[in-house]
Amino acid sequence: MEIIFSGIQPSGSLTLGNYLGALKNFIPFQDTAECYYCIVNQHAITMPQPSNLLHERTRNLAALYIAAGLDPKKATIFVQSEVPEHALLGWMMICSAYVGEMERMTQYKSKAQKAEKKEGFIPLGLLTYPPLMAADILLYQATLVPVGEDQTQHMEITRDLAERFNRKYGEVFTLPKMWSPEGGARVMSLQEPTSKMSKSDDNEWATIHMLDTADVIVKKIKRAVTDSLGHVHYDKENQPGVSNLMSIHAAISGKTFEEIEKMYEGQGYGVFKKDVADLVVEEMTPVLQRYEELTGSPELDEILDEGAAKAHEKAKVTYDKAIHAMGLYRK
Ligand code: AQP
Repeated sequence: MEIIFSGIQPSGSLTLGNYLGALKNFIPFQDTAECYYCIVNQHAITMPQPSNLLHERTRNLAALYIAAGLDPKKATIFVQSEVPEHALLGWMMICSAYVGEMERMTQYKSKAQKAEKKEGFIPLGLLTYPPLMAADILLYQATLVPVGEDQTQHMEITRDLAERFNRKYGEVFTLPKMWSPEGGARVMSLQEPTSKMSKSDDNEWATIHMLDTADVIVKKIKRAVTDSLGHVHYDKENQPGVSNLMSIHAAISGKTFEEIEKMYEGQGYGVFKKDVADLVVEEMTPVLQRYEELTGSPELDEILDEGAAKAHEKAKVTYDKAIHAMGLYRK
């Protein structure tokens, strides 16, 4: 049986990118695999977070996991900081990693640049993000990790770190494979369609949030940057805006790009954008309804308490093996 691990940071309000690239794809695995879905709040603090917001977003993200269709009876849902083995193995992974390979990570380079501009400094946690991510995955001996395409480099480094550890200290970790969806692997900004849609983007028009109202979603898609060519055609280089909207359409409708091109032949962008907006609204409305029922409920805490206990049980087994292999124990 496959073992699945994945997580999302409570670093802002979840985007359509997080949903199509990750969360939506978590759901089917819970029927066939052993699944661990984590709210990675220790990753979120690699960038400064207001503490009240971080606390609130952690709970909200858990509610969103469940509202989107994760079933706590089938999957283990938990908060990263409530399972101490993540930080403990994370440190061991940091000590197995090299500064040079961390500095080569494109996410580090782009986030470091943003942090320096915004905060005037680069948090060290940004550099050590990948070894912590490796620890998250390796603790559960995950075989498959459903993530968006932007995580490719981090998945490669996870495998490298696991291999390096196994070679040096003996076979402890399973080497995980990455799994990405075809259509929603990378949802781009609506205003700058050559950059990834991100929850920390300051431009509100660039990002569709999962909790946006129908009205707002329609307005944002109407304003999405396209081009002057006027035909719905998939060409990421020359029509990045239209291609992005086509990817969103395809990820929700299940249609191929050729089918979408045919549907809008000779129609310009108005009808196409309206249909994309309708699809997104239709997909998000039931999620939003379930989310509102769940957020203040005590049921959420019970689910997360149980999830943390189950995750801890599994994580401890791997952690014990790892410290014994490394000699990091006394008795
Ligand atoms: N635009 C995207 N398209 C497809 N997948 C995406 N993911 C994120 N953005 C897109 C996927 O969502 C999962 C969780 O991401 P994360 O929260 O751990 O961090 P991130 O990739 O850094 O996401 P953001 O939205 O860009 O967050 P901030 O702004 O805080 O850095 C991952 O599987 C990711 O691939």
